[in-house]
Amino acid sequence: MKPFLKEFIFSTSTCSYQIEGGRLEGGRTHSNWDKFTIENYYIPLEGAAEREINSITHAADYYNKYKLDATIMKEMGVNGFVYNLDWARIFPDDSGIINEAGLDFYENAFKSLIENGIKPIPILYHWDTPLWLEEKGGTSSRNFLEAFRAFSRAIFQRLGKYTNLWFVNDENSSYTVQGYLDDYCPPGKKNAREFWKAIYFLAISGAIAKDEFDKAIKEGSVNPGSLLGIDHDWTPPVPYDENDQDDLNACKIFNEYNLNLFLDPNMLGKFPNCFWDAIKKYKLEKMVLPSDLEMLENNKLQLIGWNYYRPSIIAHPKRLNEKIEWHNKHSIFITNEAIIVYPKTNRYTDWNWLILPEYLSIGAHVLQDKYNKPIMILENGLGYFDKKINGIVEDWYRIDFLNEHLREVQKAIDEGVNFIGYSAWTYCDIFSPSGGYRKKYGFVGVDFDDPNLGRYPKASMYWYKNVIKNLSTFENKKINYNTFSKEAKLSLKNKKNLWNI
Ligand code: BGP
Repeated sequence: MKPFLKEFIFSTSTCSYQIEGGRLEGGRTHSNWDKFTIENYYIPLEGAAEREINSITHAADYYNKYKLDATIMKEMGVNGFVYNLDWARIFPDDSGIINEAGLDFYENAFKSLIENGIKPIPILYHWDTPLWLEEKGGTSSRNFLEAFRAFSRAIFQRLGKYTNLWFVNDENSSYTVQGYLDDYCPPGKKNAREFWKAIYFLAISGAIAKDEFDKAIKEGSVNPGSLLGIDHDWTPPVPYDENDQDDLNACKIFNEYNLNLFLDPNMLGKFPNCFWDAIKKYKLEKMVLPSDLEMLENNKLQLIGWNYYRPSIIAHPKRLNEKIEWHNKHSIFITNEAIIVYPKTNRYTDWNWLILPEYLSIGAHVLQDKYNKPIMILENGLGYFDKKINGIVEDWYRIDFLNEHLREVQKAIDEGVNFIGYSAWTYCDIFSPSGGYRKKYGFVGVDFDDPNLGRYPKASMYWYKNVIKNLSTFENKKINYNTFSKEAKLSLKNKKNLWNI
């Protein structure tokens, strides 16, 4: 395989409510995630791969450590940082008055990144609705549109000159399924009608952001040639039995809901059939305005951010009546015509996430053939119970996982897929919606027991640094994990002050 091109973006991604902290600082007010974590606080037994719902008041304190973090990212050699902006920090109430201190924070954070040779790659919205807006209906209300227009405009006007790569939102799919069907995340509803309304208003808000984006380019706030994309977590369907027509049909149905429903509106400018079927079923015709559909048609987005952790093994519901010993129970999905199953024969993480790297390159061809737009992996990572040994986490399992997936990116590029970048989840250990602070994803460790929230390098940080420097993965050569552990130990010893420990 050919090495990556020099201009390929090697980045890390994260998200404000999971890393930033400072939730009571700088004039911000509560969001739905503050409320959710306070009301559902739960710490499982030590070592249990279960859901930990912990405080995000401080998280990893990026709010106060963004300068240090920018220097650590520089040491990693990354040239991008995908970061979602905290809406409630910028619009703390319903007055429409901007909290300038909120914009100041992001402007300073972006400047720090740029000073360290790192391109800020902002995501406008990542599930964290300001509480004042949630109380006005949030994403399942038309109120969301006007508020989102004001939010987009404020961001583009103040921060547009610091980058040329933007995304509107993160995973409308996970957010709506987990927030409106599954009661797993905020706003904690189990209401199919609200679910379809949220899908609709999120899609229209993507078009509104593009409308504001184009205006900001015209008025000179956003750099000319900048691109605005959407970030989706399509999990390519793998048929449980590739010779069974029912399972194959279930995969098609899965794609109608998990791919077409969340990308067609903002990439093709129109909703797929399953959306209109639902509008009829839930009598939501009055919600749809011709002016909305015109906005959607005229404001398509320009690139796809793809969060690839895993594909989904899909079966026809008939499998539930068969005597099959599954690794884990099947997952809920939007329609009961397809089920996500967990065969024992596959590899899984401690939190039962399927590991199947090859579907990254297989899926990339599907996205390119269907939408023909540039693609950037915006999230890919391994949540794990990292353990510190002699002060260092030797996370060879994370190196292997990421290397297997980066290899698929390289393979897809060799086969002609227009990948412009890869952003690993995540820079440092942060709050995880499904694992709290016990489910670690970071290249850089954070001591959450240390009030100072000190950072320390893991072996994988030096692996990623090596990959970026050489623009290649370890496709043919055996990875020498010790090299990276030694580098991490040395770095920790030499940079005690830098690492704030
Ligand atoms: C994605 C979210 C991220 C991140 C990631 C890992 O769906 O966009 O915010 O949380 O999943 O998920 P988790 O931390 O629950 O393992």
